[in-house]
Amino acid sequence: MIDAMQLFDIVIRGGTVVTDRTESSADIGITGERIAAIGPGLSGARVIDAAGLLVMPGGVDSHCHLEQLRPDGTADEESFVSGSVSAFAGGTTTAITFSTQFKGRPIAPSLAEYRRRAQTAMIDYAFHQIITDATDDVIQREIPALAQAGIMSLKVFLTYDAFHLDDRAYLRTLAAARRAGMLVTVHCENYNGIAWMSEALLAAGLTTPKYHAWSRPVMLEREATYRAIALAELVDQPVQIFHVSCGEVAEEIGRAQRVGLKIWAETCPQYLTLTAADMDRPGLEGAKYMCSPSPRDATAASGLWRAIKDGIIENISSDHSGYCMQGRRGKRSAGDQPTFPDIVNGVPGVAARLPLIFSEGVAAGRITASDFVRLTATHPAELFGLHGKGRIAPGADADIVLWDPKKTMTLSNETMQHAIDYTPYEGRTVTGWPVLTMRRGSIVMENGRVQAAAGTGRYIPRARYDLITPTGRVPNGFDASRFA
Ligand code: DUC
Ligand code: ZN
Ligand code: ZN
Repeated sequence: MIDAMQLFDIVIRGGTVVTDRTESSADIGITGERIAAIGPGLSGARVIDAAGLLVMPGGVDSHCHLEQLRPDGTADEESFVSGSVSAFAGGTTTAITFSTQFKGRPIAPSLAEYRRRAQTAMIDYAFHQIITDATDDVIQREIPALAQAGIMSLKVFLTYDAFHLDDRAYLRTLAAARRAGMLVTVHCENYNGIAWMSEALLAAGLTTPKYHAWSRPVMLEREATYRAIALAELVDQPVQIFHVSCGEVAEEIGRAQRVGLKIWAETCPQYLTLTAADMDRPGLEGAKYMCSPSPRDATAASGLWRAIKDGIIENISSDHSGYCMQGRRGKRSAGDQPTFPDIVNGVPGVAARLPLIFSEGVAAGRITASDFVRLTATHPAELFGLHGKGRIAPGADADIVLWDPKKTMTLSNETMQHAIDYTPYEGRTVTGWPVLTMRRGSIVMENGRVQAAAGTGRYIPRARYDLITPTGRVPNGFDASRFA
């Protein structure tokens, strides 16, 4: 029951409230950091007029690289502060970022340094821990310690010299995650296939960014996805497949889901809007579009939209990985004429994510506004155990974006408000734009102006949760994860 006399701190009045299931006209009453009431005729000390706007949960970006540490102790160019500004500009209020383990080193020191840096964030945040070296100490002591610290997800790579796990190490990591009650996220590409193709391309003199796509065709992603799932089935460990690039890979995932395995999938705007042809530009221009897996083609993008519609892919993250084009720390860190394997992989997109998906999805008639909310906020919050996030509901954190569904905007590097010197979406016009972002009851962006103090973001510790408990089905009834 709503008390008609109650005065809320803030009332968002007269908008269309969109949840992952419904759209309705209602006011939202906010007290302190939380949503206190949803209903008609609410009164507030401060009233925000939302007539003509959609009122949606702030975006939850469950795959976002900020200030990621490098082995030499320096960090990637997008800091927690600049990344927070960019996130707020694009309507996102929560992100999961990445703590990295380096091969030959323990997890704890780099995690401690990463936590120290994250204290400057303005977004609310959690961590995935990247595992690159599955030593006995990591498996037996450090992974359980992560769960104690509220880090309930691991990322593993099946490719890259510096990161990749072989099948045995992947299995050991899956088993450790199962014992600790964690979710494992997987970068699926075949390491040896890419190495072999890259060697052949370089030997043939095919060295420019265009050949990045040739070095890692779809079957290498499909094979690794199949293998990642089969080994997860062996251990009975739930996983999310990261950055699915095309319908063929989604089909592997759909097959696993249909037989009842706990396998989830994520894609990103770059796979829905960019193609391999974008990398075929003069000089280093094509490097602006290089990420892994590679963007594919229009057929791949329509396969992804079908997989989204069919519920196979339930999460759209940014995989924001900011590397500048100028200077010596980003895409040119190997010089002005690098060969494609020496160009760092990743594209920035934390601000572009929601506008691109709203425009290509909702405005283009492919998905509903509720689908948009589910894909970009509610599901990632639920899957990763981010309690209180991704929902418009009484008791939830007042993380809210007011969205003008009619406003058109031409994306530019300025509108991204990040620390990176380009956007792969320069000049692209979108329909639908965030006009106000609120994080836990504070307005942090209004009409493009971001205002938030460094350090006001909050770490979100996570506890065990039901969604990711294993199925209990193991081959021959023998739970190998209890022994290895
Ligand atoms: N994988 C990611 O998830 N992010 C950036 C680069 C990569 O290969
Ligand atoms: Zn990855
Ligand atoms: Zn990533």
